[in-house]
Amino acid sequence: GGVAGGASSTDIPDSTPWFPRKMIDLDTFADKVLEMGEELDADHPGAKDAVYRARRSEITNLAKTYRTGQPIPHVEYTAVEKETWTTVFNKLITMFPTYACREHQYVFPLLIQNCGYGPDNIPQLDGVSKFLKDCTGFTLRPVMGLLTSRDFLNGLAFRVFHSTQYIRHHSKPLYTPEPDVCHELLGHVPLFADPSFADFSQEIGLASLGASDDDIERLATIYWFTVEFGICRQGDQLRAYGAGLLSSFGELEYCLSDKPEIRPFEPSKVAQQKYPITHYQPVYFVAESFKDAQMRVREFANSLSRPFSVRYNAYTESIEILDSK
Ligand code: HBI
Ligand code: FE
Repeated sequence: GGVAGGASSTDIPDSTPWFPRKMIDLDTFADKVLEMGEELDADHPGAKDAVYRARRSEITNLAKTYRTGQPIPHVEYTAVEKETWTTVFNKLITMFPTYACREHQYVFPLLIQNCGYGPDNIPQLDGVSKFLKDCTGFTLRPVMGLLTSRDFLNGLAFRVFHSTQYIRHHSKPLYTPEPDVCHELLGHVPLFADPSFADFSQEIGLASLGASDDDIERLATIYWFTVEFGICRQGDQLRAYGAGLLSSFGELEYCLSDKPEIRPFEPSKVAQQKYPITHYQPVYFVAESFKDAQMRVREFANSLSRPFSVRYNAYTESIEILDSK
């Protein structure tokens, strides 16, 4: 096989699920958000707080109307919101030196210097996105709430991370049932500034383009056990690199204790692992390095059912189809 030109894009079987081919195609995700985007579940800490709900829709509306190429609108956070951030920030920074991977620890001071990270300020996505772009080419896009696994993973193929901009409810500062700006900024962002982690994340994204529903499920599970709940070996120690761990003071300590089960990161096994979403993970998978994890994911991706492969052209910000794999 060879490289299919633009006109040969018909090489993709008709049965292939739609996927974004150009950066601007990500605009179609703007209002395709799963249930919690506009309505809060009855057990959400902010469900009965009308002020919180109104504030949420104010912020999620910015994401709804955001389009490719626009600057990410700044949000003027309220005193109550800033207080929530302060509580989370101050709690987590006491734990990072002991539990966070070296990449997270290297980048965190740079975020303090360059992006307004600190106990008294919620950083703006716009400045953080520009910083990430300089580090690894990753950018942030504001999002209303949870996207489907397919849409969310597809974004990673373009080195785009969809980030919420609202903050959790002030009644439970150390708990959130969904992503919020604390989880994104303190958990995810530091890792996306690392070149090897960026490559690893994009690899999952590329594998998701046009993948079958079953394969999306497998890739979402791999995403869960790496980008969200991954731990890695560094020297003779285990450290956390998953954002769900780095943004949860309870699970961050637990995951590196002797309580959970630890297994090696083998994508074909990881992809079949069931996981709880409402309490701590009983099993974690250890990556030997982001490079090693990326190569394993690439090999796994080649075993999936998609009859073509893809690559990202960073000059044109578009996906090229390779007609054989
Ligand atoms: N959507 N906005 C957003 N943020 C996430 O972290 C996220 C998502 N949708 C699905 C998802 N994460 C994962 O659970 C995997 O399904 C990819
Ligand atoms: Fe997350």
